[in-house]
Amino acid sequence: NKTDIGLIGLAVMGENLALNMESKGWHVSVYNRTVPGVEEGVVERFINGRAKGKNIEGFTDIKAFVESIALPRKIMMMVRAGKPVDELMEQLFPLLSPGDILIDGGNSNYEDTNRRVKLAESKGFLFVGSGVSGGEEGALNGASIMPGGSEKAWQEVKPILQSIAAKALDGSPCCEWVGPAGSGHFVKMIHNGIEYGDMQLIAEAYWVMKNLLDLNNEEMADVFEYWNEGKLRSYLIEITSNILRHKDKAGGYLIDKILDTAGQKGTGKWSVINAMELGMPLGLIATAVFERSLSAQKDLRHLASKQFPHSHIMPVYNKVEFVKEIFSALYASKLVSYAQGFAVLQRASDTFDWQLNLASIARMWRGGCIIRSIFLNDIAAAFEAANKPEHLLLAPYFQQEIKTLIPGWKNLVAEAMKEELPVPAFSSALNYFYSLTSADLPANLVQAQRDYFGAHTFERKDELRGQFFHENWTGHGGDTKSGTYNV
Ligand code: NBP
Repeated sequence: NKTDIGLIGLAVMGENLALNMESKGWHVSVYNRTVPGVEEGVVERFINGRAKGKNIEGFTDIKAFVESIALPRKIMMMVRAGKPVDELMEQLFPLLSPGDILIDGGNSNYEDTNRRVKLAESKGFLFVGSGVSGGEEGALNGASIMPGGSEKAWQEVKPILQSIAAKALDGSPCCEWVGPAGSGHFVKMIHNGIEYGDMQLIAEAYWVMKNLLDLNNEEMADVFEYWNEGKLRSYLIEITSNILRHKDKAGGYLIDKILDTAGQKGTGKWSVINAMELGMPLGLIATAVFERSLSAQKDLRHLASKQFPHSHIMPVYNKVEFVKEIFSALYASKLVSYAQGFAVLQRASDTFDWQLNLASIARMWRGGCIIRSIFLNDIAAAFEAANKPEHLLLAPYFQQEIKTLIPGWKNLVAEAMKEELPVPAFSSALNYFYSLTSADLPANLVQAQRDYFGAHTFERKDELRGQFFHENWTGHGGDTKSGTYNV
C-alpha cells in the first residue's frame, strides 16, 4: 500500500504542507534527516504529535522513505534553499526510478533551478521548481503555488498541488503551470519583490497620516479598514489595520514600541539584481529594498537627525481631502510597482523563451499569498484583453484609473517634500511615471558625455538614426570608437 507523495523537510513549511495534503485525502510519506545531537526526533515528534492518527507515514531512513512512495514517485523537498537541495538530490538520485518527480518547494534561486532541471532530466527524472507563498498559514490551509520546470511532470503533480493551493474568490486554485526551467522560482522571486514594494507603500501611507495629519492609531486603523472595502482590498491592508489596533499586555499600542529597523532575507534584493541583469527598471522595489537597508542604519540616522532637524510645521489640512490624496498616492504607486514587476516578467519570458502567461500569474496571486488582493483581478483582465497592452499602465482600464489619481498623487508627494517627510516609494513611482510618459528625456546629454570621455558613440535623431557616430569633441581626440554594445 504505497503512498501518494513524499515530503522531505519537517520544519514549519514542510509540516504544514504535509498536514494540508493529508487533509485533502492524500496518503503522505514524510522524511527529515537525523543529525545526531542536532535535530534528533523531528520525525517522531511530528508523527506522535500533529500527525497522530493521520494518514501520514514517518521515516528516518531515506531509502525506506523513497520505497514507500507509489511510482512514478512525487517527492517534494521543503528544505533550506541552496546547498541542502543539491545534497538531497545527490542522495535521492541513486534511489529513484526513471520518470520519478522531484519538486523543490523552497525559495531557491531560479538559476539553481535551471541547472537542477537539466541535471535531473539528464538522469531520466523530472524536476519541478515551485515557489510556495503564504507562510505557515498558507502551507496548512492553502498556499499560492507557482510550479515550473519539467512540463511532463505537470499532469502528475497537478491534482496534488492544486488540491493544497488556496482558492480565489471565483473558486479557481491559486496554482497553475508557470513554464519551463526556473520560471516558477523566478515568478516567486518577483512576487516577493512586489511584496517588499507593497509593504513600503503602506508604511509611507501610515507615516504621512501619522506625521502630517496627526491621526492616532485607531483613526489610522479606521482608514485602512475603510480602504480594505474598496479597490485596495488586500491581505496587507487588512493586517495593517489589525496591527495598528493591537495592544500589548501592558495595554499600550505595540506598533509604537517596535524598533524602526526592517530586516530582509534576500528575495527583494534578488528581484532587483535580476531586473538589472535584464536591463529593466524596477525602481519601486529597489527603493523598498534600499529603505529597509537605510532603516537598519538606526544609529547613523539618529546622529544625522541631530545635525539636520526637519522643519516640521504640521499644517492644518482638510483631513478628509488629504486622506483621499494619500489613497491616490498609494493606489497609483502600487499600479506602477505591479507594472514594473510584470514588465520584468515579460522581459524574462522573452529572454529565456518561457512563454509566461501574465494573466495566469496574476490569477495565481489572488489567493493564499501575501500580496493577495482583488486588484489582481483587474491585472489579469488587462493581460487577457484581445489587444494586449504594451505596458500595464497603458491598458485602457488602468489609464483611466491613473488619470483620476494623478492630481492627488503629485500633490501628496509635493506636500510631503515641502514638509521634509520622506516618501521615497511614492516619489520614485511618480518619477518613473513622468519619465515613462516623457517622449523626450535628457539621455541625449548622457550619450554625449559618454562619447566625449569614452568614444562610446551616439545615435542621431534625424534621418541618420540607426547609425552610430563618434564626434571629435575637443579637436585633439582620435577617430577610434569604442565598441557599441549594451550590457
Ligand atoms: P528552513 O528554511 O528553516 O529549513 C529547514 C529544513 O531544512 C529542516 O527540515 C532541515 O533539516 C532541512 N535541511 C537543512 Br537546513 N539542511 C539540510 C540538508 N543538507 N539535507 C536535508 N535537509 C536539510 O525551513 P522552512 O522555514 O520550513 O522553509 C523551507 C523552505 O521553504 C525554504 O526554502 C524557505 O525559504 C521556503 N519558504 C519558507 C516560508 C516561511 O514562511 N517560512 C515561506 C515560503 C517559502 P533539520 O531539521 O535536520 O535541520
